[in-house]
Amino acid sequence: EDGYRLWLRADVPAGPIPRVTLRGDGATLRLAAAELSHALPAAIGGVTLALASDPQVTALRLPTATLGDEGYLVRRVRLGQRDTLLITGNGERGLLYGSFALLRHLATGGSAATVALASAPRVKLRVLNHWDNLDGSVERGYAGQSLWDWWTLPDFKDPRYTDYARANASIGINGTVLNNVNAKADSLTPRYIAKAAALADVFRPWGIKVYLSARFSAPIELGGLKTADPRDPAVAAWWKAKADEIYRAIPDFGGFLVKANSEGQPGPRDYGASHADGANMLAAAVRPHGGIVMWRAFVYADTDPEDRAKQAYSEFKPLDGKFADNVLVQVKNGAIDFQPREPFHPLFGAMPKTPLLIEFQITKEYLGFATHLAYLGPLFTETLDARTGRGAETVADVVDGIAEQHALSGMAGVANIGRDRDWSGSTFNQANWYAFGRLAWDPTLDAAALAREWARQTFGTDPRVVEPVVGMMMASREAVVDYTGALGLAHVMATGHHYGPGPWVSDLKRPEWNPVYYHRADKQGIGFDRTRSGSDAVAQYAPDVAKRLADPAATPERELLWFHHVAWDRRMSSGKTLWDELVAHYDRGVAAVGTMRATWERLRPLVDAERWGKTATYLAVQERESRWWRDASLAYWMSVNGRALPAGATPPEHDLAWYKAQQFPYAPGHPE
Ligand code: BDP
Repeated sequence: EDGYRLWLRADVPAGPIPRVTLRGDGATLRLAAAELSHALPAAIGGVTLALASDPQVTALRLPTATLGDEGYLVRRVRLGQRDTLLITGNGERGLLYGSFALLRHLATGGSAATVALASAPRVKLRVLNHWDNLDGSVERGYAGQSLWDWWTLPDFKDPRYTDYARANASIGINGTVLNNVNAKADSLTPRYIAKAAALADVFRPWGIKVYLSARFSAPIELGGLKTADPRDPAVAAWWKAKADEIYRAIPDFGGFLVKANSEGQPGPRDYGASHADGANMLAAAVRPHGGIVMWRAFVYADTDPEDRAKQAYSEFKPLDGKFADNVLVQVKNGAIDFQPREPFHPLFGAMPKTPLLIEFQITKEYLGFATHLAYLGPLFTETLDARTGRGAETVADVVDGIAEQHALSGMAGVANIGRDRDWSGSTFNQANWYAFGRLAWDPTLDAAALAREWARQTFGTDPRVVEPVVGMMMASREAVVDYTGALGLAHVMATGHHYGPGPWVSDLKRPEWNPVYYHRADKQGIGFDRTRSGSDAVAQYAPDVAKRLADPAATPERELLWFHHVAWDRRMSSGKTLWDELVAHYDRGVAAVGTMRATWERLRPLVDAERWGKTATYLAVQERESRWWRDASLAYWMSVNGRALPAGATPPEHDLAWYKAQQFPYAPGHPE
């Protein structure tokens, strides 16, 4: 039980195997039939896989019109002369997803007798972003080396590639970007295109398309051109020829993901052209082949003294309506960078003419890598459920693009997958991959329901395990927020590796790289004033939201210090001062990890030894490190505000100098 099987643990059932009838043929259909025949219990009776266009199915007049290409319907019907459980849909992928949905239904305790399922994805592009480098390292990856063995590709197709595709298909993921957004031009050379093509061949029958991150300056580096200016016809011609070359090798290549003019990456701004100019030039290159471009809005310029949280909006909002119709703008969930908590990004709700693809980080760069337990379901849904202030619209509504009738919509997750036997570095991290996929299919799903669904498939349906596990998961992300810095604090981590505390850091080259830039703590108070008296970032939200956030009393306390600089003595809703409240949050975070540990300890007899043991060890590490975060942070805040701890609070174990001296030059996942 090393976790390799992920949530797909249904065993080959004992006794007679139900008859699976496959009407039609096709690689994807055969995979669906194989999934069913090795995991279905006999109680289900006969199962038939048939497309909705099959005359026998058409005759049943089932409501298949709304299922699109990927949706499915599972029903007991009389087909021909037989009673059967029918899995149908308009396309082969729908039948594959329907098969996995049926297996999920059964593995989570659903009844075989009354099964009736129907679902179609609300989001079209459900994509993993691998930040995998060609040398096998993974930027911000904490589950070992890259899954892609670029060296032995294209010849050797590691069976893991198939297992990877199968796991993704089981949760509805239909695309994968193979290489890091901090891209090397080499990934666009013939040698690497052939390697990507080999992966695409493995993934194709599982309904998964391959995409590549494109380095914007590739025409210079590979093509010998003098410029990468998107308005230069020679540059456009180079990309067009490159796209043609890729599509010769990968006929269903998905398209490009681009990080441009961000953290040192080249881009159209280098030539005075806009992000739309750059995106549209690439979009024209892939358009004849049906490809798309995912253009990231994660930009912050080193020349701009503006609040970093405002920059993406400032640059992209004016471009609404200027992007080609095969471009999506890819926007992180929050305006800074995957912090344990961020308010939703103001671009959601500000670019109605552009499909916005939301980007979450599944890998936990700022939430304790693979060691700390933090279930991200609540982080994802907190953003998706947020109201943008445009009518009743939520971020999920913007992402699915249904109201705007966008032809494209998408959700991207920065993958937490590597060569570790358990794929994600820990059993509980698998839940984040799982929840991401399920939410990409339907962003209105509930985080607790998804936790339960995952726990049942991962640990079995015994409620004595499932309910405590769900309880741990649902409390876990808030615990991380509490012990790393609650009430809207952000970006208070140590430099480079981003693992431990570093709220004191103030000496980095660019002001907005420093934690002190974000928390602005001084003797009187703490927090970033983003109202009109400060950076006025609140004005980037729709009027109703902006109005609420401009008023500290109307701002949710969990986001208070993100939007306001307030006095340490400020009265909070609990009746405590802000300072006392902050201390209480640190203590609550540490205590919550202790509770998770105690819960897990009680589950020892009910969980297999290997998965139980690794989790138990990691929880012990997390408890120790939650104290480190708390103590280091409090030591620093006290050095700034000169205050004593509230009565009864435990003083930090070491002095501030000790915490500042901790160094982790070989922490995993860090590029330099
Ligand atoms: C930050 C990471 C950095 C990434 C960057 C990005 O620290 O490694 O390159 O995001 O999203 O979170 O491009």
